[in-house]
Amino acid sequence: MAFNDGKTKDPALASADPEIARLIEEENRREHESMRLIASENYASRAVLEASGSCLTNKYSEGYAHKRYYEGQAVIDQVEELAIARLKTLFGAEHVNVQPYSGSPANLAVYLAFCNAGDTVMGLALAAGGHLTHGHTVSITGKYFKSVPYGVRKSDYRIDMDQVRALAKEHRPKLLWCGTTAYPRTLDFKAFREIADEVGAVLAADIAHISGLVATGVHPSPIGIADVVTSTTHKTFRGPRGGMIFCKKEHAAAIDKAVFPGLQGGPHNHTTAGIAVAAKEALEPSFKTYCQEVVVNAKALGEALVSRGFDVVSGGTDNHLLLIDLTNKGLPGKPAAQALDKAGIVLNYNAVPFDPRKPFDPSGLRIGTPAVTSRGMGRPEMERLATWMDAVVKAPTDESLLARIAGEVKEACGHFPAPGIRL
Ligand code: DSN
Repeated sequence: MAFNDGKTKDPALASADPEIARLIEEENRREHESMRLIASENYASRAVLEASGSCLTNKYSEGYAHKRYYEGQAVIDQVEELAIARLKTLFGAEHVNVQPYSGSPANLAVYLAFCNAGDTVMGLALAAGGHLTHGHTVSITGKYFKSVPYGVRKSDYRIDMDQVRALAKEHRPKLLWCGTTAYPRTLDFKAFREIADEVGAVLAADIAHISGLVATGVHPSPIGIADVVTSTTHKTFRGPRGGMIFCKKEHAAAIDKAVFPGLQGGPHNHTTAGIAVAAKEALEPSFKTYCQEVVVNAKALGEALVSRGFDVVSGGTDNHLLLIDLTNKGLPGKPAAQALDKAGIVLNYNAVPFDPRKPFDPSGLRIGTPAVTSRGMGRPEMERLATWMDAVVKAPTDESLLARIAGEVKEACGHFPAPGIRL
């Protein structure tokens, strides 16, 4: 039988380890039958999954192309060079490193390349939509560096650039982060650049959530504006789970040295191949259309929720995600997310800016459209999602309602096969 074609369980896995084969089958079914609204998730294509599950996982290759510490790199060098060349074309970057294991290690490489322990760094506060690795207290980046967080304005929930400038002038950070995980609005990279220049800071943009949108011009690009740009490869970019760093030529040696040998050993070559495949897919015109649709769907879902009385933070979205404050619905985010999960609508509870509740039991929900858009869903499905969400939030303990909606969700999902998923 041919290598797993996705139509059947891989026969090798099924006979060697039926328990894991069964669990993968179950996850396939769950991903097929539910509405995937976690803003950081997507469906990698079958081609990406195949490259990621290939024999390239067997090879060690510490170093970079043509400068490795192990022999037998004839193929690996080509894979890595292909991934880099495609990403350079796609993003217009001078230098790319595709070896970070994921987004957090990519961000740590930026600290290692530009900072010493104890230096001051600035990033968007986690509570305002920033990432742990932008200096949050529980992260190594908040423990080993002096972290000065900035936030959003209370009036419109946009990043407060006046506050960024004032804090930067007061604290003179070595590193200024511009990046988000739960922020629905466009980032003004040029405004960050001006502030970084005023205080002599290195400007780092973390585009993990929006890299697909950036690659296709659906969101402005920080490449050529920020000194260094980090990203994951599996969110809107729709590749395998991995990381990548873009930088100006002048920083290439520092970044490469920070990734290897600074932080990591051998790169995950199977992942590099998956990234190369995703980059090839992203160079197709259809990927730009997909990214545009992601944003159209997020706006449509936001409007449909607003018309049902939901408090959409900042009034809407410019990108792939929405943040909902459920305070006016009298239900915290966590029980709402749990009830929605039972109804087949999978998302995550999330803090909203100025949230009086704790992060583990916050007031809000984060909703993203990258995965449902990959299935080809559009405005009618966004309307249905809003109707279902409204019903669940009104009666989160009504088990028969949740079961009925789960059935309707499953039926609807059956019309939209998910890329990479075949039962
Ligand atoms: N865990 C990612 C997210 O969900 O946004 C960020 O690292």
